[in-house]
Amino acid sequence: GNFQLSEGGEVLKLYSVVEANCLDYLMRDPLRPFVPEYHGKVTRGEHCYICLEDLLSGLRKPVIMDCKMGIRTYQEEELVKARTKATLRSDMYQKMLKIEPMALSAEEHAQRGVTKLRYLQWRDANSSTSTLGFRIEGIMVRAMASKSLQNSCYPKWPVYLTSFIPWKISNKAYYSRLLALNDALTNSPFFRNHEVIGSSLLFVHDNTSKASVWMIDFGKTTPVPDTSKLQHNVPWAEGNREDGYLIGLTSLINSLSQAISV
Ligand code: 4IP
Ligand code: MN
Repeated sequence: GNFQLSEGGEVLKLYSVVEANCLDYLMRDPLRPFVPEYHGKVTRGEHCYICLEDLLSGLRKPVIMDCKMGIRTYQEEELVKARTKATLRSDMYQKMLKIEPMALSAEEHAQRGVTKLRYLQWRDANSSTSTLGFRIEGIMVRAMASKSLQNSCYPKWPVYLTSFIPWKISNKAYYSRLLALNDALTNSPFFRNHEVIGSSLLFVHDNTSKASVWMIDFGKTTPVPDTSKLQHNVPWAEGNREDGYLIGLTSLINSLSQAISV
């Protein structure tokens, strides 16, 4: 896949210049404590990698939840691509066909393909992304048995969220971590001038009640022009680059506080 473990116990992720630029910046930003430690670019054989702290090291039987943040998960350039050179994706058509054939138009059936934009918009609309500003992409209970929550499971997200967090203690740890993250985001130059798309919050706890939340995946997080500042909590309109990241964070904080009634 896209990941490897290095000799030193770090995680190697296939190199992306967009993500590397973000991580460079984040290591000098108030968000640093919420991001895996970045050790730079390394080469192994023919491939380049981003070298990151292993967020699971030292944890006993970790339980992981990946929440993809924001009110949309595609970049604005996806709109342009769909308008200008609309490449049809048969893989994405097949996924939609399997899950919700009724959503496909007669034309899409005839073409046996949809644009990436169409697919990603369908995903966002059929998940809590468009309404709550985040969606649970996956929960992993044992290191091996990965349970993908994609597809039909989205309406059940509150059940997943509460069943993911079995112990009051980790719940409180999560809650205060998210509040601290919210503070750091408010003071972050990185956050003010980056459109954060497709990035996740990774929730990790183990059977010793250690619990933390990390910001990961910056492959589609890009700077906005100097003249603009993003608010992250207002609706998106094409051209404003708003991602709704804080809408999602607020939803998560509210859901957690209900679950533990703090
Ligand atoms: C995936 O859809 C995700 O949206 C990926 O985004 C996206 O990768 C894939 O596009 C798309 O097929 P499913 O999760 O429904 O399978 P992310 O990496 O943020 O999870 P990119 O990053 O390329 O947009 P393709 O074009 O890589 O298939
Ligand atoms: Mn991801």
